[in-house]
Amino acid sequence: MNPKSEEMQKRLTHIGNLNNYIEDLLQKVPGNLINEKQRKKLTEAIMDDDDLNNLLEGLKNPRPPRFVLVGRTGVGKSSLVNAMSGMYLAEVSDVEIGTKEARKFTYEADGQVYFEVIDTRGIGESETFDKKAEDELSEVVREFRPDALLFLQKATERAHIDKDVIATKQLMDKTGGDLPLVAILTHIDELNPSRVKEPDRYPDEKLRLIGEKKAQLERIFAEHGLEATAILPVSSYIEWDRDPEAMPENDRHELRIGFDGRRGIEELLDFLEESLDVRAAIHLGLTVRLNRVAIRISERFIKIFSALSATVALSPIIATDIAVLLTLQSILLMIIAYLSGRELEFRTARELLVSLGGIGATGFTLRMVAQQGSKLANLLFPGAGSAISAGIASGGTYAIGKAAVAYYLRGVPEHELGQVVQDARKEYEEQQEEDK
Ligand SMILES: Nc1nc2c(ncn2[C@@H]2O[C@H](COP(=O)(O)OP(=O)(O)O)[C@@H](O)[C@H]2O)c(=O)[nH]1
Ligand SMILES: [Mg+2]
Repeated sequence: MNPKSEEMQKRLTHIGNLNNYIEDLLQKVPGNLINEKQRKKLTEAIMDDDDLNNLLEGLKNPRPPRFVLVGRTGVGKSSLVNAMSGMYLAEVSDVEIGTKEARKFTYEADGQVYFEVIDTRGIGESETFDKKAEDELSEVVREFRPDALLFLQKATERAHIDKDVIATKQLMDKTGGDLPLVAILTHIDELNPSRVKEPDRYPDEKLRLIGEKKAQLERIFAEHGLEATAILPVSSYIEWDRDPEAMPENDRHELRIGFDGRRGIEELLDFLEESLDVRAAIHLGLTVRLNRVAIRISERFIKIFSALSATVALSPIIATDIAVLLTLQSILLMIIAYLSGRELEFRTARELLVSLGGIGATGFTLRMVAQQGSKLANLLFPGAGSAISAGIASGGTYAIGKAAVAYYLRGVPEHELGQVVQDARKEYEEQQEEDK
């Protein structure tokens, strides 16, 4: 394994183990920092959170997303799937599925299944696609229980599309329900000027053409009473570091991206992650965007811990509460670091908190407590300035969570964390205002 996939493997293991890790963590918090009642409350708050449970459930039982791909040969179906995963995937054929209008297979690399698809081979392409074939295909698609139907059309072409749209409309009517239909305009890099492949350098003319093509596709859909959940223009253009054709099929997953001309793929993945069943969304995230999954889970923890911080500080805060707050924040930090593939000692987490406190996340009082450790834990803080309101406590936890996500998961350098904390505090306050 190369170092990168080793790193990924470690993170994957960490994310999969999260449940155990948290249980462990809560057991290990020193008894002089939180009492048993608080420990129990913390455990319950984490375990009873529905959204979090959903995420964790998805982590335990991820399954590859299932897509129905509609689009003619050459439209870019295989390339799109490679573009989504950032890898050169092998098409592994499945068993016969009882219709010649479609083929079912998986996209794999190194034994790992990324996607399951039914490729309709362009229903519009077939000469024999009659009523009976249509019924057969619908049946097969229904049984497949797809997460989404992806309709692909080349941005550079207008021919034959009506026939595909009509066939798709019928397929959607028969199998539809609330199946998301994503219309994808492929090959947008080939719109003029087609020599410009760098995704961040598309000139206005190219962007204008993309908009035009999008509107055009929207019109055709509307004419046929077909409604796309989204229309997304993409370029799947990738130059690999070696020539795939010159390699044995089984080794092609080792190809790395040489030139990356992908555009619109992140948006497509965002959209899919939002609309797929959580287990499929997690699988997609785990295989292609590990960081996204980690960030999503972190965001959930930030919410839980901010809310908990507020309850800690409901009454004018005393030193023991500050110790609890600090513990909460340390645990949050440790969880987010863990999701990034690292492991922090409780002490390290606290030291980190202190440095973040120094840039205004938690305020002076917390920093002092951190420095003094539990020595102060049983003392009432003197003076009015020591009473931390629920809002400040909760906002501080929120800001610390955001800073941790920025540092561990988004790669923001340490010297910029001060700004992250400030922004997070502002964001928190705005949210509070909105909630009022
Ligand atoms: N420039 C460019 N070429 C693409 C794009 N998508 C696919 N291709 C190329 O178009 C050809 C057909 O793509 P393929 O994925 O095999 O189409 P499929 O038959 O629908 O699976 C291949 O040569 C791809 O490299 C794209 O977005 N931009
Ligand atoms: Mg193909």
